[in-house]
Amino acid sequence: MIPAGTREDFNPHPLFRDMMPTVNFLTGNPGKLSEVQALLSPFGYSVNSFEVDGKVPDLVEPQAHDLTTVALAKVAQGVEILAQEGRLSESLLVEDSGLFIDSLTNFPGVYSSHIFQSLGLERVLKLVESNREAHFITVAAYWTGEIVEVFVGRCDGLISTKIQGEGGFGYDPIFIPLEGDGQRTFAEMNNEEKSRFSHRGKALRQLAEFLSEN
Ligand code: ITT
Repeated sequence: MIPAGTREDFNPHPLFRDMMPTVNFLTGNPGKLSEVQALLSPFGYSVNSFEVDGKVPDLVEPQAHDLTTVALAKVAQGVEILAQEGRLSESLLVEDSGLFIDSLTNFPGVYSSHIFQSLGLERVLKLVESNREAHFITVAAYWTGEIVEVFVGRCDGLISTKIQGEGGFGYDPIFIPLEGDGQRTFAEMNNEEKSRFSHRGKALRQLAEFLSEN
C-alpha cells in the first residue's frame, strides 16, 4: 500500500513496474493511453494497451446521445473480444469522453472526436460566442473480469479565444479549466497538472480507489 501523501511523487523502478498488477486499456488514442498510465502508476497499477495480434481492435461506436451508452457499448465489445481470446477473467478498461460547450447547446459532446477531425480547433473557436463556458466529461467503464463498474469525471472550464499551448491532445489547446490558475489551457500544462483537474483524472482516481478496495 502506498501512503496517499506520497502518490504524486511515486515513480516505480522499471523492475517493480513489471510486478505491478496490470489494467488492460482499450483505446486507439495514444494521448489517453499516456495519461491513464501516468494516472494509475502512482497507485501501483501498470496500464497495458489492449491489443490482439499486435493491433488495437477497432470498436464500433453506436449512434447515441450520451457518453455512458457509448462507453458501455465499447466495453461490451471489448469483453466479447476477451472471451474470443480465452482471456475473460482479465480486466478491461475503456472510456468515452467529450467536450460540451454551453453556447452550442452542449455540442460537440458525443461527437467530439468526429468534430475535432472534421472541423478542427480554429473552426470550433469561430462557433463559440460570448458565453465561453464548457465542460469535459469522461465515462470510464471497467470490466473486473466478472462485472462492469462505471466511473464519471467532470471538469468545468472556459473555451479560450485563441489556440494556446502545444501539449496534450484534442481540444486541450482551447480549454481552460477553472481549477488551477484559470488562465492556462490544458495544452499549457504538463500531464501531471492536467490530470489533477481533468475529467479523466477524476474518473480514474475513482477507479484507483475501487481497485484498492477490491
Ligand atoms: P477511443 O479509441 O478511446 O474511443 P477516441 O479519441 O475516439 O479514442 P472518444 O471517442 O472518447 O475517444 O473521443 C473523444 C474526443 O474528445 C477525442 O478524440 C478528443 O478529440 C476529445 N477529447 C477527449 N478527451 C480529451 C482531453 O482530455 N483533452 C482534449 N480533448 C479530449
